[in-house]
Amino acid sequence: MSRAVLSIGSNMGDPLANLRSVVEALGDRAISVSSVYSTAPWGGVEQQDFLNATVIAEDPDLDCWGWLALGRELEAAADRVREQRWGPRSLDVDVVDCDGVISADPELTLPHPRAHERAFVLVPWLEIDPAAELKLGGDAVLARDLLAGLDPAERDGVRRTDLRLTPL
Ligand code: PH2
Ligand code: MG
Ligand code: MG
Repeated sequence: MSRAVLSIGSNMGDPLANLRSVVEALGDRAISVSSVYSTAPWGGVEQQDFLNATVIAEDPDLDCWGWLALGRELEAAADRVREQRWGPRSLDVDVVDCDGVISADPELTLPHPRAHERAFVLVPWLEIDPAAELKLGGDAVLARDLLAGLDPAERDGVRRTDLRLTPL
C-alpha cells in the first residue's frame, strides 16, 4: 500500500483529455483531484502554456516504483515522444511524493527534486492538501511556506480554471 502525490501536466494535443486520461485510469485509486490550472511554462523553453493538476492516489498493490511505472505507462498511452528537457509534452506524470520516502536514485528521486520550486506543483497540491509538506535536506517544510518563498511572478503564472477532471 502506498499513497502518492502525482503532478500531471500537458501542453500538446488535447491537454485536458490527456490529464483526464490519468484520472480515468486511476479510477477509485484517485483519493483527491485538484482543479485544473493554466500555467506559464517553467524552465525557460518558449512554448504554449500548460494545463497542470495534482492528484493524491492510493493503491494497495503499488509501491513508489509502481507509481513511476504507472506514470510512464500513462505517458506512453498519451503518445508521449522523447522530448526536449523542459519542453512541450502531451503528458507528464511526475511522482512528487510517495509516503514521505526519500530516494536519491536518479530514476526515481523522492521527493521530486524540483517540486519545491514549482508553483505549478505547489498550488494545486495545496488546494487538495493544505498541510502538504516536503522533506528537503532532512527537514520537513510546509508546501505553503515554499510557495510563499517563490517569486510572485511564478505564483501569478498559475491560474485556476473551471475545467474539470472529474464529474461534478
Ligand atoms: N513541465 C515541464 C517543463 N515546464 N511548465 C509548466 N508550467 N508545467 C509543466 O508541467 C511543465 C513546465 C517538463 O516537465
Ligand atoms: Mg515533469
Ligand atoms: Mg516527468
